[in-house]
Amino acid sequence: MSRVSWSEAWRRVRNVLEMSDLVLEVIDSRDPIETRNKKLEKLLDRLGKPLIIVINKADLIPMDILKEWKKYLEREYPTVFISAKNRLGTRKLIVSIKQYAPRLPVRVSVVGYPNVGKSTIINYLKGRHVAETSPVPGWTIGEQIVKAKQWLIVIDTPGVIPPEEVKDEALLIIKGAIDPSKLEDPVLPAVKLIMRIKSFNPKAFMDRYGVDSEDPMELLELVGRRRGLLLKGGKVNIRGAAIALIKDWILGKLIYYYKPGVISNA
Ligand SMILES: Nc1nc2c(ncn2[C@@H]2O[C@H](COP(=O)(O)OP(=O)(O)OP(=O)(O)O)[C@@H](O)[C@H]2O)c(=O)[nH]1
Ligand SMILES: [Mg+2]
Repeated sequence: MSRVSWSEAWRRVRNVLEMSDLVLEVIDSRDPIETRNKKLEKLLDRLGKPLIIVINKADLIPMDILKEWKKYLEREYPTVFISAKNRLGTRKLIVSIKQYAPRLPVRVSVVGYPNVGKSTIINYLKGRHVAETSPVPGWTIGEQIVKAKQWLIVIDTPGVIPPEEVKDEALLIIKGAIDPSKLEDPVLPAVKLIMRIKSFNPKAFMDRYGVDSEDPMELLELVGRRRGLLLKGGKVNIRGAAIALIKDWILGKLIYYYKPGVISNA
């Protein structure tokens, strides 16, 4: 679904990083490992730019798990967890920006995969709606520079797109690279996503839909029926069910989490 090539997108991210004094890397609390971008972190280290990791969507997972992630990630970078949507922990974010800013006024860029909440964070920092947000991954297209406070300039960026090596459709969805309504075949990606969600949270589907099955295709069928997604003749619209399920992940309505150390990332 990318509108620009990976190398072009990466070049643009690099340009933004170069003109920043401090960088916020936003990740999704539900899957910190897969929404973290080590390539980006390595580049920042090389450029000598300070980085704060912002675990966003903290409203979706338990506090004790958030605290474990903070402790774990802080071995490498200062880390805060926030819910930009519910405005929780956001004051801590401002304190951290001031603490790690090499100078004031400071230029802070907000980077990360699509849909992690970068634009929502910018809006919070500004105190009003200046950056468009959307549950459609890849919403922000160009960079946007916003004077959030007298001492704070923030740069909103389009999400970084995953490298071509990432082929697993479940991981592509989690990294915000897939807009399900544009997929020719959303069923296989939905099946892969179901398997990943189930592996971490066996209750996710019962909690969300009130139905469950060990067989992902059967689960899609049950979800479709539950949602009234039927074709003429009463058969379930499996494609529609697959899109709905992927959208629910994107909207934060399907939830899983895991503790640090459970999976690794090269
Ligand atoms: N539950 C929850 N949802 C959030 C939070 N912050 C943002 N969202 C939602 O996540 C979706 C994406 O938010 P955006 O701010 O548009 O994300 P983005 O990173 O700018 O996305 P792109 O512009 O596509 O790269 C929206 O539906 C937001 O409402 C949060 O703290 N909690
Ligand atoms: Mg955005």
